[in-house]
Amino acid sequence: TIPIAGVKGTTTERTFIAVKPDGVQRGLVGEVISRFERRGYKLVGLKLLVPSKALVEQHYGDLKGRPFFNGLVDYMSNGKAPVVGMVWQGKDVIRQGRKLLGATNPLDSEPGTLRADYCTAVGRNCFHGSDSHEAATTEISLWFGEKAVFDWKQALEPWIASDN
Ligand code: IDP
Ligand code: MG
Repeated sequence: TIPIAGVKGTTTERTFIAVKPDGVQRGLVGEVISRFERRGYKLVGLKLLVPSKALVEQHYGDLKGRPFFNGLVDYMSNGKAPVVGMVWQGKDVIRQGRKLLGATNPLDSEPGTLRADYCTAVGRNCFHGSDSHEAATTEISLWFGEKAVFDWKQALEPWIASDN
């Protein structure tokens, strides 16, 4: 069996993508799924949940101490809307996923990216994506766990993922 975030640089690479509560409120779940699907990526994990404060604090552990940290944790976990978590698999999906989302601050995001197309505030940037293979490993373990990720054979894979 492969590692939980797949093997970096191969077609089994995996990333954790989430639609945050503002994105769910704004009806952007389908849009995110659509953009990753049409790129040719494979959905191998999907769940809707209100994360606990503890989960969000762990997820954003590297931001602890920042002035916006408490507000960020509250907005993610207060239950006014759920989070939709996804695991996507495919070649270079971690870096490409970040590109599909766009820069953290939507005012710096390139047009055509999700954040530029739908957001104007860094505190309401609607989406999350793992920023490295190490982060993907931590985040998929935290939000899903080994048993909640379901690999399946994508019939189109030879048409999408071949280099020759
Ligand atoms: P990322 O989501 O693009 O990886 P990070 O720097 O890891 O960006 O920050 C995580 C999240 O924290 C951002 O997506 C955003 O929701 C929030 N955040 C980051 N910087 C700020 C800020 O200056 N004000 C408010 N929220 C922020
Ligand atoms: Mg980050």
